[in-house]
Amino acid sequence: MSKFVTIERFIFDNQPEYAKGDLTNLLYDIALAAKIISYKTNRAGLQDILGNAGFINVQGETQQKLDVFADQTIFRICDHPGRLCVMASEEQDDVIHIPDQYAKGRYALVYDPLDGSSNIDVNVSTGTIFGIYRYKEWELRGRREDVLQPPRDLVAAGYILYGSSTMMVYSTGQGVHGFTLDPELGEFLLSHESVRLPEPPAYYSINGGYFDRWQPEVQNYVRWLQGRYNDGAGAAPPLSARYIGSLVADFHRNLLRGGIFMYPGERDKPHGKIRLLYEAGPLAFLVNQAGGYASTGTESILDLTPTDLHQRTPVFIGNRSLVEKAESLLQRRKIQLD
Ligand code: AHM
Ligand code: MG
Repeated sequence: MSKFVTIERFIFDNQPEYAKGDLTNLLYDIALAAKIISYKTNRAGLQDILGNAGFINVQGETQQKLDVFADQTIFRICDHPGRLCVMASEEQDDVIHIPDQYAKGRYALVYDPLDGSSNIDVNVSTGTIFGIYRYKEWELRGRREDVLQPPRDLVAAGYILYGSSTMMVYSTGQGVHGFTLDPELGEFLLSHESVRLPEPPAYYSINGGYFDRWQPEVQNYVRWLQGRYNDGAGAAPPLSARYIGSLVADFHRNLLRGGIFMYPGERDKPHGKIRLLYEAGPLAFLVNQAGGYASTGTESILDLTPTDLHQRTPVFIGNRSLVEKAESLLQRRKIQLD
C-alpha cells in the first residue's frame, strides 16, 4: 500500500523544533481556509454565486462574490487563534488588525485571497497566494511595518491552485512541497515533494496582446524566447507559449515543466500589473526555493522592500537561466538610461 502523507503530518515532521508551534498551526489554518474556498469555487456555477458583488475594491476593480468570500474566510480563520499580529489582503485598503478581543501573535500574513478572479465566470483556474513574515518589534507588533518587509525575509510562502484538482504548494525555506486535495477524504495529501524547476524549460508565458506597449528590450527578449532574435550570445531554443491569465496557474505549470512567466512594465504602466507584497513576493520566495529566480528585469524581487501595500512591480520569474538572460538584455537599457 502506498504511503499517505497528510499535509498536517508533513508540516509537523519537516518543521524545525522551534517552528512546531504557531507557524505549523498557521499553515494548517491556511490549509483549512483553502479547503473551504475550494469547496465554494467548485460549486460556483451551482450556487448563484457568480457575478459581481457590487463593491469596488481598492484597486478600482469590481469585486467578485468569491473574492469577498475568500477574503473573509481567510480573515475569519486566522483572526482569533493568536498566531498573527496583523494581515494585509489584496481586497483591503489598509492592513487588517487583529480584533481587540483576541491575542496578537508573532506572525504577519499577506495574501491575495482569489487571484485571477476575472476567470471565475468562464471556469478557468484561480488561486490564493500567501506569505508569512515574523513581527518587526514585539511591543509594537501589528503595524504596517510588519508586512512591509522584503520577500527575502519571508518565513513561509505558498499558493493554492483551484484547478482540475486543488493543490497547496508551500515552502518554509526548506524546499517546495505540493499537496493535492482528495475531495473524498477532505485532506491535502503529499503529491509533489521537493519540487525543482526542470531543465531545459518548456514554456514562456506573457500576454502577447500587449507587445506594442513593451520596451524594445522586452520585445527582443520575447523574440529571443521564440528563437527569432540572436543578440550575438546565441539564440534560445524556441519555447512554446502558454498563457492562462491566472498567475497561480501560469506559475504552477512553469514550476512543474520549466519556463518563465513575465508581466513587464508597459509604456503607460511602467510597473506592470502584478502586486509586490502578496503576489510577486511570495512567488519569488517559492521560485528561489525551487532553484529559480525572480527579477524586475533589472534587480532581484527578493530584495525589494515594499513601501506601499498595493504597489506593483514588473515580474520575470522562472528558470534562473531564462530570467538572467532577460536581465542581461534589460540591463543594457538601464545602463543607457543611467
Ligand atoms: P487580479 O489580482 O486582479 O486577479 O489580477 C491579477 C491577474 C493575474 O492572475 C494574471 O497573471 C494577470 O492578472 C493577467 O493580466 P492580463 O489580463 O493583463 O494579462
Ligand atoms: Mg491578484
